[in-house]
Amino acid sequence: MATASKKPFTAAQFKKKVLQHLNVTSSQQDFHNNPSAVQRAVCMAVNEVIFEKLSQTNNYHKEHKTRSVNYLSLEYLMGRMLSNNLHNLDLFDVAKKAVADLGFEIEDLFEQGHDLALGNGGLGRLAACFLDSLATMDFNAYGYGIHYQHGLFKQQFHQCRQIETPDEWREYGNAWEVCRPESVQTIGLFGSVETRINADGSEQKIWHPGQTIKGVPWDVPIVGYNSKTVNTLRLWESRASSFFDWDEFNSGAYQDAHAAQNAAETISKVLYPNDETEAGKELRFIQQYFFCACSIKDIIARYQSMHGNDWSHFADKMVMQLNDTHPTIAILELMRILIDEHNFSFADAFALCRQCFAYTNHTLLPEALEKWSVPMFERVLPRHLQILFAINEFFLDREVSAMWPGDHLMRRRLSLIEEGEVQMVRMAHLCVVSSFKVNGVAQIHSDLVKSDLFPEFNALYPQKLTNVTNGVTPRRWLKACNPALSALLDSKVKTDWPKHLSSLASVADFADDSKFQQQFMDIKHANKVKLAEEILALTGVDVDPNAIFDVQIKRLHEYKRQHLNFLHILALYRRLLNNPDYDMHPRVYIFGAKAAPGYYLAKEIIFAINKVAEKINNDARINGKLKVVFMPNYRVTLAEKIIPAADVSEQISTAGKEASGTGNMKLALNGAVTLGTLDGANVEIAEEVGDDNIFIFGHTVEQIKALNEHGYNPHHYYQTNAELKAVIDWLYSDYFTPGHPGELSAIANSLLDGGDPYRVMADFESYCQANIELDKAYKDKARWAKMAIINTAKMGKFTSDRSIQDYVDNIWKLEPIVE
Ligand code: 26Q
Repeated sequence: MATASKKPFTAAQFKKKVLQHLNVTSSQQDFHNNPSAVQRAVCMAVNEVIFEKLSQTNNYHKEHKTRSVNYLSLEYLMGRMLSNNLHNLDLFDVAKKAVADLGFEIEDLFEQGHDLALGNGGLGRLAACFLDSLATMDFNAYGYGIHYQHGLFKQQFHQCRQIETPDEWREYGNAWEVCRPESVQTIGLFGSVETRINADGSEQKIWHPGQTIKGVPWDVPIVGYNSKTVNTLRLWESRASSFFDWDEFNSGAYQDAHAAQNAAETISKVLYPNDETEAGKELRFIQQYFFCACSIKDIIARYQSMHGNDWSHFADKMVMQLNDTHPTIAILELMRILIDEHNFSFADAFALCRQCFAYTNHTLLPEALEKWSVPMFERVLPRHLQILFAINEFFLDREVSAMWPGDHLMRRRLSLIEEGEVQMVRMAHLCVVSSFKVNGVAQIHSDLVKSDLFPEFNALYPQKLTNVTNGVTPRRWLKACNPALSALLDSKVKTDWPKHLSSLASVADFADDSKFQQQFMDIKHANKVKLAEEILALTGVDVDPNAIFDVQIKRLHEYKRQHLNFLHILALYRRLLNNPDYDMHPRVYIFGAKAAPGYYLAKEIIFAINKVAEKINNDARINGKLKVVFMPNYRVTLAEKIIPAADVSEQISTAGKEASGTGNMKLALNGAVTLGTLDGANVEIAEEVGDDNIFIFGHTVEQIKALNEHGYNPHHYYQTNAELKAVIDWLYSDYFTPGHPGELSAIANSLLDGGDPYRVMADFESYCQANIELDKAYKDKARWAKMAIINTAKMGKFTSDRSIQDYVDNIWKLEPIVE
């Protein structure tokens, strides 16, 4: 087994390796003006270590027949890999020195790397943090997903509006993946089901797919931090099952043969942006089945390589975690294989599945719960639909009837099939019924899953619903992205804090120490200077690092309420125009967000923020007290630059709507103070840092419910709050869009005529008040420094290592590598 501690190379040896690989990526002579070639050579040198450790990890688990978790996720937001792999292998200093000898700064080489942006946002990044923790903690874990040709779109602004262009992350190849042709899988789609009667009178179903697709695995090694492990993220690429249909080709239908190939390759072509307008699309359903079927076959192959055709240990050796309902179809695929190919009875197959699947819920928003039409389901996967109906019958007739005899309303409410003009399959119900554990992602969210989303399931299966609060990896989100703060923490904390984050708690002892405060805030300032340079380069806006850097970075969605932040910015602007001496510390508002391409109002919010930013940033009357920047193309790499420089973390979702949030944890870890509602993990962050070190505002979940019960009326706030009325009226004018009155009115319309679905108007006043308190706190330098330090010190709970330990203890029951 590999060891965790010994450095595999000296700087001189590493440099020699890089020079050797430069013969491949460029030439040993011509690399001086070719940072991209040097970067690739460095990756190849690092890969020598990584692949050696990968094979040692695999050998260990084969020999010990270790139980493993299989994380099934349609999304992995990995970001760049080089810096993290170097840190995790303890090769950072070695590589830095080696490339310095070659005339390069290691940080400049990092800039050559592409983000692996195979995800939308929180759910995809959570999967990436979990893989990092699983490898760090020496657990046997596989990630399974899709090898999208194009990840999440790139965002540009043209005349303040979002333009999407394709993400080309592998245009010239990617150093961190390797194709595994020996593990190719073939899966079926469409077709029909034949019923045969066996000699003993029993029925046998045979699915005859109308089409077969090849799944080609690309493996991305996942390197643990200071650990023995390198695990595998296996991503499936779709191909036509044979290059040409030779019959068609010979008959002259060359183009048809090509069409079939194109159709097959379309499956893994592009990541769907989360977008309600895309809901119900057949291609997304096929993507889900494609990767689940390939993965389940791969999992079975791994199992059979250890246990042959003896299925009795399967549930001991394999657990599958479903990252939201997106991979639910894996349950039906395992059922199909057990029943149709391995002669399991329905009851035995279902009992086995119920021992190996667990499901994570990431949303309470009813419109975000996946449903697929029964006719479409039947066309694409006719055999799987039969199995689904069999599960539904078992569930309703045995379990629902036993608990609520004769209650037809309850049957209708809980059925896996929603009745209506078109029948729909409720994927979340299938998950809850078929899994042995269901978890929410923060305590308040899990409580609401039990009380509001699935109360009947909670009554039926009392031990099934549980909580695992999310976490983030401190390796990427502190050690690698904030080297100066990491060095300061190293000087105060002697334990390996990136692996034992709770040990940072001792730093709170220095929260009142004025020397430490100065060191801490000097680092924050230096990070702000660097970010100001980046802002200037990306947006052309000059910002003052002495201002408060107030950050809202997350996907654009109404429930996240970027428009609440926006209305408050308008209010501040108006106060400054009315009174240029208005007392406020200068503030820079920094936004980063992509809107789903079909989400009209989200795009209007981006447009409005950009328009207002243009006006405010060029208004000499306000003495530079207010600046607004919308950074284009928000992604993991940009987050790594913004987060270390943030003073304020905006976490202002409507209470009850944000399942957890994870940006809140990353920002607090880097010493930003949260301005937030009692929603998602904000609640637990407040518990950890204490009321004095966070700004909480707005209606609670209960108060929001009460508002609704009394009949919510947004016009009431418009009529009674003069400032709110004034800023909303501004949006109907042409103040920010000269000659085009009302160009920003979409936001106003949704808040007034649209009923303000996310209760922005109700929280406006309390948000303004919290901002005044925050401004006051910032003016007291010592007080703010203390708050920032305590935030960093008290984030121990939010390491993804703790989340993984919770999953391991309560759900997965894994053992780490010993020896
Ligand atoms: C659905 C249908 C069609 C196309 C796309 C989708 C789709 C894709 C992605 C639906 C949802 C997602 C992603 C959801 C997500 O990121 N949820 C977030 O998960 C985080 C990790 O648990 C939480 O912290 C956030 O609160 C939650 O919003």
